[in-house]
Amino acid sequence: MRRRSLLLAVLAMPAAALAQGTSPLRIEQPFARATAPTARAGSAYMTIVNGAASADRLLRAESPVAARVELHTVIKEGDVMRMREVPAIDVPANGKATLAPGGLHIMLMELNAPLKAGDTAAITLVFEKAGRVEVAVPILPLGSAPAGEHKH
Ligand SMILES: [Cu+2]
Repeated sequence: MRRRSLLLAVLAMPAAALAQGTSPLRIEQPFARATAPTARAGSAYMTIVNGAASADRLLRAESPVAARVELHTVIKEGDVMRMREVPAIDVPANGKATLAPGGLHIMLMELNAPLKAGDTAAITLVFEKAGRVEVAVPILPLGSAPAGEHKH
């Protein structure tokens, strides 16, 4: 009874593993930029697409490449653009959250080593409902734009 034992194996899987396979969240075009050798911080960008009928929130992120990871946005104060930490990033139902240069981003603070072009940074996103989502973030050369990114 091959079919039956397969079904039992699925039922025995921990809830978290099941949730991962059926997560309504899709991470599109993740990327980070390479950092200068002296840089202490880097940033990562991506689009979080939510296919569910209920909203979710990105609560925090973790990565082995940095001692501390924060969620940031960019605000304009007078003529100066400043980064500001945000407590969470909303992902609307049947919608998306866009993390892009000049706006929301994942800030990798106190880098363990400079981010090198061609490498991949592992980042774990922690959502209120979807839980932990692992993302392999490609590191692009400094100043480059990934396919599909607008240039101004
Ligand atoms: Cu920042």
